[in-house]
Amino acid sequence: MIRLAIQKSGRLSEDSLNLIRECGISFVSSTYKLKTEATNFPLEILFLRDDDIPGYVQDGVADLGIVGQNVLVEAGHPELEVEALGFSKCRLSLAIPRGANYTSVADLQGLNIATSYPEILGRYLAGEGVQAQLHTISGSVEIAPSIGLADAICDIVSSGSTLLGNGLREVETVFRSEAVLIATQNLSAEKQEILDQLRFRMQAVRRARR
Ligand code: PRT
Ligand code: ZN
Repeated sequence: MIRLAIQKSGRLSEDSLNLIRECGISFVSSTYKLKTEATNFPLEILFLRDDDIPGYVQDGVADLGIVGQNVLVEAGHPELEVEALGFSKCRLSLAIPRGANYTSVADLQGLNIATSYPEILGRYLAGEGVQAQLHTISGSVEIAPSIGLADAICDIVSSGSTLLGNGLREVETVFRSEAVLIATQNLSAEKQEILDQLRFRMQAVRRARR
């Protein structure tokens, strides 16, 4: 039996469950249950907050997980990725108030930037030779400039309508992300074999969808 952690409720949940079902794996899930066992495959599914998934897999509490690369890399465990899954595509971008002048990333020098991704952003800015003050906040990042908390933000964008609605303009893409399957290192031979079967099925599902 292998243990897979997926997001309990959020943007990854439905696509994660659909992928498992399309792999031909049957299970019963209810809103109140935090774990369930598949009836026709040696799989147990845990339902967790997405932010907790990299840590659980790193510690081996869960063998596998499905999480956004943004959360995985921010948590400092990119090495756990085994398979890109092609859904929940988004980007982590820098944005500034619509009216502000901007010609290049150097214009961010010395600014206050609000973000939930200080690790990824810090590395990006260091690579660009830009020094800025990062303010880590866990949500509603887009509101920060209009309330005077920051000069710029760095947050997840998909359609761009949240930026637009908050008077912000996207100026740089820092990181591109999609959902990925992650696995703990040093799986037992039995679990490795189950993982191989699961990946084989996931790849077949993706080929069939194209
Ligand atoms: O409760 P839990 O901690 O599990 O969930 P969460 O609220 O932290 O995460 P959730 O469900 O919002 O997102 C899960 C994952 O989906 C993220 O880590 C990304 O990998 C991916 N994803 C894809 C997104 C988006 N698209 C997205 N648009 N995550 C967040 N957003 C938010 C973004 O933060 C911004 O506020 O949507 C807004 C922007 O959307 P647009 O379409 O207006 O640009
Ligand atoms: Zn989260």
